Amino acid sequence: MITSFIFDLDGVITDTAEFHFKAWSALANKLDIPFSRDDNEQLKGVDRMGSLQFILDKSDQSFSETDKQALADEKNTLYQSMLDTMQPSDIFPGARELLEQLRARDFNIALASASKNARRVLDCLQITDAFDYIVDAANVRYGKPDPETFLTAAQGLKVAPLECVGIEDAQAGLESIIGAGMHSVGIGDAKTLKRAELVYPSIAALNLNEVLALGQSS
Ligand code: G16
Ligand code: MG
Repeated sequence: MITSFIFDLDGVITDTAEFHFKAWSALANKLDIPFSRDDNEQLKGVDRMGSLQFILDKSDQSFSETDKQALADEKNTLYQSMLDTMQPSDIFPGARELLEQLRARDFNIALASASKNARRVLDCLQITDAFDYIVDAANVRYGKPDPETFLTAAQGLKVAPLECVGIEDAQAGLESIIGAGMHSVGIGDAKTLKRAELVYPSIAALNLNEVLALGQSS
């Protein structure tokens, strides 16, 4: 039986990918490294230092650990200045309603994000209180696709993984859900997220009865 829902943040509840793209583009541009929208797609769900390394690997320049930290900080400062323009209305259509519906029906609700800025984003959207437990990059040693992010969320809710549905837009996150032994729902392109048990084009399209039926055989 499904008792708990564990949500990814970026790409499921709101779209911060455009801000990440602009901030990484500005940095890559300064370093004369090409960075495309396709590259940005591959960074979804990947943590900050992993994302930076992906970009630096496209260059033949060498960077010390101190250089890398300074570059990551520079990107984050720019990204945070964009986050501060976010409003409660920047939540994806249907996300607030789904959280309210789950709360009304007494499901446990957690967040499982790879972002160190997760709490800041939730505060901007004014939905921090919708979550019983929040896992962000500060709580985990091994980021997505390792199962630790989603497993930590289930532990925080004090439930078994099989009682949980994980909801993700990124392949790395989906691997984390599957590795954790949870039911999986993808948000986005069914071809990219083909390992998910169910895929919907957006959070607004999620069919709760269909998702709950995943738990009937377990
Ligand atoms: C998000 C994004 C990634 C981003 C990562 C780290 O993960 O999808 O693109 O690189 O967080 O973000 P920050 O630099 O804010 O720590 P998720 O898991 O919420 O989709
Ligand atoms: Mg995501």
